Amino acid sequence: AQAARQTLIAGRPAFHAALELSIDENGDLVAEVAAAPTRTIFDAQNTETLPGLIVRTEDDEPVADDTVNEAFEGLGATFQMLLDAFERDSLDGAGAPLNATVHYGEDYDNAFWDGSRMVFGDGDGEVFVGFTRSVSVIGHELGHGVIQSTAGLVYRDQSGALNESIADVLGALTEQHLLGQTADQASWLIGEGIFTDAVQGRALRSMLEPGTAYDDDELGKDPQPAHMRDYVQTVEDNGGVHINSGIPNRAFALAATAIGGHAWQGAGLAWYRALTGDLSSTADFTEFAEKTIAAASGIGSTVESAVRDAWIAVGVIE
Ligand code: ASN
Ligand code: ZN
Repeated sequence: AQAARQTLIAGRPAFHAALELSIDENGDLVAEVAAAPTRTIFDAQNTETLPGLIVRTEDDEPVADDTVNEAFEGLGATFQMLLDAFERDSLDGAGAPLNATVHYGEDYDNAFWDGSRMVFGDGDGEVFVGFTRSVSVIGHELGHGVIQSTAGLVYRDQSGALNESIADVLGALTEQHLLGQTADQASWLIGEGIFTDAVQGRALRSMLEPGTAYDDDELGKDPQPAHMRDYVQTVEDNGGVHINSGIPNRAFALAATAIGGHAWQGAGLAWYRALTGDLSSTADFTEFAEKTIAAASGIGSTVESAVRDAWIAVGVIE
């Protein structure tokens, strides 16, 4: 049946839907209307003016610039993960178009979500190659869009670190879903392949082993804690949102690997339901832990105990 599956894109100007035809186990033809992405990639041409010129839209063929195509494919991978794993139609759950700008700024060493679109720098070529190379980075940035339209976690202190961590979870799930990986097969790295060879490091962050992603002469050592006892009190980075996210990141990776199988079906579903339930915008780690455990109990007792054990292992609950 899978081999017989065909997807017909019925395109309309501002709305894309796909008619999916498949053969079920009885040999009957099944027709379903599935959501489909509406992607637009813009080129800032190394300026900081947004959004830039349109260089590829949903119905276009790949273009000569690989950065554009990587962004386009990464947006598609994120869209498909959200739809397949959580039946979520785009970032807002209502088919919002997906927009991204590439070649932002000169030697720009970051990628970010600006509240309505993804923006990618090219990297300076010394520390970073382009930011479109990593699907987990693309899923992370779009993840900020999902969080913004759901719990709206305030971007400072623990709620900010949860915002960062859930963006990493969505980034990792996007990559695992694209590659068809189980939790055991996954790298649990965010931003693999975006450092140049000159950097002594594997990625920006490791969800399973926070604090071990890089140890470089120039960059220093990965500062992420893996346990509440090492929580970093700082006024920088909105209270260390990219640092303390290591703690809930490790809880997720521990739960997912303990459960096994595809992470989006067990731990991922619990995290998603907690995010889209009655989570406060100022939730701390403890509130989020309790809500993921409650969500997990609706999935099954194995998932529930794995999620509880994971939060205990990182010192968030007792
Ligand atoms: N890449 C970073 C992030 O998405 C950008 C930032 O710190 N605003 O968190
Ligand atoms: Zn982020």
